[in-house]
Amino acid sequence: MHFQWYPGHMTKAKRMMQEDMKLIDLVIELVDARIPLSSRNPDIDELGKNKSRLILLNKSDLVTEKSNDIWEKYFKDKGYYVVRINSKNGTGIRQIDSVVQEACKEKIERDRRRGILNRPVRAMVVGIPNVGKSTFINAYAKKACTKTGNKPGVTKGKQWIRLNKNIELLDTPGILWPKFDDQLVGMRLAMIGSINDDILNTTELGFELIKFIHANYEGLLEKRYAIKESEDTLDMLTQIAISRHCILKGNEPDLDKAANIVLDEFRAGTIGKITLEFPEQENVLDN
Ligand SMILES: Nc1nc2c(ncn2[C@@H]2O[C@H](COP(=O)(O)OP(=O)(O)OP(=O)(O)O)[C@@H](O)[C@H]2O)c(=O)[nH]1
Ligand SMILES: [Mg+2]
Repeated sequence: MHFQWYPGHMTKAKRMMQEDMKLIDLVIELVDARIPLSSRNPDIDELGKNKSRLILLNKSDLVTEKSNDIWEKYFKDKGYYVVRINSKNGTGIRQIDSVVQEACKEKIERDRRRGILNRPVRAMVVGIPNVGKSTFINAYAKKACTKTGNKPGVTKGKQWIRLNKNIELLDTPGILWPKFDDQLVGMRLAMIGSINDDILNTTELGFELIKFIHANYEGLLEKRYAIKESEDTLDMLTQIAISRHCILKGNEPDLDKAANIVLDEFRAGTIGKITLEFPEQENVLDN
């Protein structure tokens, strides 16, 4: 299986983000809690240098608390501020304001020394496609949501959302493209649904996912599909096809359909709370 991307988009998006960076104090970077590293573009560290940095572990509802603990520690140890959230139902969103104040305390202090009082922190949301940027902005802005409108000269026509007296958010998120040099990264992005399925071999992807879930979360497949788990992935896929009545003419199991069911159900979180990657030194399994 081979994954590719289109560099044309990337260059333009990066240039736009570079411009927007000049306007802000804080980068709010969303990552997917199921693949916190594969869902990052490392360019953001260069683009956002000299800015305060907040990482949001979004879709934290799709993984275990243990997994969130591990990744929160991982990023905190690297000097980022971290909040785990579920943008869909709002869990964790309320914590963000105080963490933003903490993350930007140097700027706030600098302003105060210069006699500038109550200048809001300006923030931009960034992340790869489908990571939840729009959902997050809606959830975060829900209470306050007064668009401040154009402020020519000051903001170069950008729209800002005034969240409260302390924070303003650029209303257009910055899109980062995931990095594809590593095929495993591409595969994880495909599994969570961040790459268009049209360009993928979903049967192979489902096959790899079943293999991973069996190896790392033994028992979940058995529970969900009433199958007998084993090292024989093709056999498990076949059993899933049969138990879900995916049968072709001639009584052949429809493996493609079964693989797609597994992918869909994994993405929806119905197979269980599954993290696809962990920092190397950590033990994945005892959740
Ligand atoms: N389970 C879960 N789903 C979420 C969460 N946040 C967002 N989603 C879902 O993820 C999908 C993508 O969300 P969007 O907000 O459109 O993502 P985006 O980053 O704006 O995507 P682009 O605009 O394509 O770059 C949607 O189906 C959301 O409902 C979350 O915290 N948990
Ligand atoms: Mg969006």
